[in-house]
Amino acid sequence: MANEEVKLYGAWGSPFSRRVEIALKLKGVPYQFFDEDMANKSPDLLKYNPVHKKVPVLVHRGKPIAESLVILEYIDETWKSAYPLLPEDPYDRAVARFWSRFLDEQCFLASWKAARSEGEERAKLKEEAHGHLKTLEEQLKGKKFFGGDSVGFLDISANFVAYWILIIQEVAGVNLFTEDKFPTLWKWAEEFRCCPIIKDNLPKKERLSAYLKARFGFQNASK
Ligand SMILES: N[C@@H](CCC(=O)N[C@@H](CS)C(=O)NCC(=O)O)C(=O)O
Repeated sequence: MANEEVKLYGAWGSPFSRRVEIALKLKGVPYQFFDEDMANKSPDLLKYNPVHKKVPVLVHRGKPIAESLVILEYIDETWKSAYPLLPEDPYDRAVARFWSRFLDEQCFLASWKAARSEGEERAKLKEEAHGHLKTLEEQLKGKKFFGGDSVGFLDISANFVAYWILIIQEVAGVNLFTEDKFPTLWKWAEEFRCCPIIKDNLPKKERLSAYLKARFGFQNASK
């Protein structure tokens, strides 16, 4: 087919953008990466994602797809044979989608807001984030990965929990995800970060810390 070209408009430090990179790499799909500057977005990004103006955007055969979870499904359906991301069974697929939304709408949001708030508000949001992490911990029990024996759609969707949250809590000075509170999730995070393609697709810790401090003004002041 003409113009099989795959382009990814992303950002090196974005967990959402890294989800897509991991999926493309697991599938063995070659792609061109455009590293967007969030403070000065390219005309192409604004053209391809006029609604949200956010990364990632995948452009395949000249057509754009936005929203990382939507992109992951597109990748899985388009490059079917190599490394399936979602389970085959319709019920299991629905369950994976349910939890991926939980991750973004509950877990990510509460953790990020807790990191960016202070005082009583932070304490409240921290409790909320802990509750969501506990729910994930329960969901994982008895499994190596959310996807079973190997990394799948839900593990990739949870990349924020496996890596970003650890750096964010350090720069923000708040304990969100700790081994003593969430031992099962902690072990999963370690396993996830060690997987061959994953470990090469996580931003360097020092660079990410410096970026988060500069962009969001984290002070590492509170508890
Ligand atoms: N729900 C979106 C979230 C994407 C997102 O928040 N991207 C951030 C980078 S981590 C972004 O592009 N931010 C640009 C901005 O806030 O102006 C997804 O899953 O793709």
